[in-house]
Amino acid sequence: MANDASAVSDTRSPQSLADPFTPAADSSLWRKNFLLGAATASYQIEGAVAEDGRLPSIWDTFSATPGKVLAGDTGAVACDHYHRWQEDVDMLAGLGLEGYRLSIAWPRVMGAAGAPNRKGLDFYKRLLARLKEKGITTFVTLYHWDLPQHLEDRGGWPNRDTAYRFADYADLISRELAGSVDAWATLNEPWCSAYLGYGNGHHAPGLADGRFATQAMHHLLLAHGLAVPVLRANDPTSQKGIVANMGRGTANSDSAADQRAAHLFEVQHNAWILDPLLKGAYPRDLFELWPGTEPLVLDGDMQTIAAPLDFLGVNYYFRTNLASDGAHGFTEVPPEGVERTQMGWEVYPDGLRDLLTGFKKTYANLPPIYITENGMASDDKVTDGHVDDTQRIAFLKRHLAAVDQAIKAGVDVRGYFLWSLMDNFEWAFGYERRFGVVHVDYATQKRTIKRSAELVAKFLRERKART
Ligand code: IFM
Repeated sequence: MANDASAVSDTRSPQSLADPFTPAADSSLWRKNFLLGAATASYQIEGAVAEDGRLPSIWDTFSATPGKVLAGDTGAVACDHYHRWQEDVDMLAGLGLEGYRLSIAWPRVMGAAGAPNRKGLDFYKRLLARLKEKGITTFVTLYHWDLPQHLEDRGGWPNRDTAYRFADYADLISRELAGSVDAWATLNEPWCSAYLGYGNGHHAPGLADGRFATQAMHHLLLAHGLAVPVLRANDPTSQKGIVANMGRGTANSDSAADQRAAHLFEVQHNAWILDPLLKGAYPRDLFELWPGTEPLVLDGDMQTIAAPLDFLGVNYYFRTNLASDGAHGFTEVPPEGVERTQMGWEVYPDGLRDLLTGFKKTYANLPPIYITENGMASDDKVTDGHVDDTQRIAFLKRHLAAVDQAIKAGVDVRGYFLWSLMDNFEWAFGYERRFGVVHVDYATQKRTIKRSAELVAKFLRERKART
């Protein structure tokens, strides 16, 4: 496996090796304290789903259900990271990446009655120790969608009790891993857990009921709020935050109705999460639009959810263009003739800048931001030992330029994580969609560093060499 980007032997034409990535000379990306890393998630890369006492998760059940995941793929083996973690860390370090965002598989580390699973915990202890040895800053997400199945069997996230079980898990894991994590994120993308998992059934556990989705959302946020003080008590020196997918809604025309449609879309995707976290209240127009979908909120919940944060993780991929539906809601109007990725998502870097500058205006107490995911899927192939992912290279350069613009406009963005370190299990799309900056051949588990990763590595070497 080629794990040192500087040592990759290259037989391609000088033309294809011209550097289309390096940020502009005045870019904030050149600042040495701007953290540049890569991200993954447990179910998407680990495999070993029945090893060393790991319990089943909702994704094991969902992906084993015919028709739920493209080609019947499951995370049973994935990138076999559970066994190949040492070479994967060496690969990260060989690329010079400074940060690594990973997630812990809850069903791997905690038994159904709440007892620690030593073998599962040891895996993460060894992994984090090696990352520390390599000088890599670690962002650890507690929940990236792999809920233990036994909790789903008791009602999952629509059941309030799951929030308390999450706080117990946060307590266990932060006592065990205290001192070895630089930043904890409680949840990854609660909107997706709630709406894709319980609202439309595209993700595990595959339920489709709007009321379940809103109640799940409230309990996810409550779980976050309950966990933050626990993490603070057990591991006082690390940063604590949350990671959310943020949706950019643009209006299809200047009409007031279309402008309102775009506004409502952003309320439903962004304010739904940021208002409770940063203002301690749900946005009013959310439930005005969808009356009767309000979750049950108990006294004190909103104060719990608004626990102060050290950072906000923003995941950004694309925009949604919207028009009024002629009634009270909105409808999507996909623009024509625009560049799209393998997911069909529009490439729209301005959306990232506009979201960031918008959040700064809206929230006086906006914490420092890390872009915890950004990247794109492409149908990458290995040719003569190389992967020339030209679309991704341009994508990354343009999105990093958008981040720079936001920083110059006064937004405190402190880092950026590529999604993803390597190709992996892309949920309902299985292994077909390749988001990695490293290619994975799933038949052999061979990792091949793509051209995008080589260029990021080159930039990091140049930045390091500057005095
Ligand atoms: O792969 C996912 C990740 O798990 C969560 N954010 C979006 C990515 C791409 O769909």
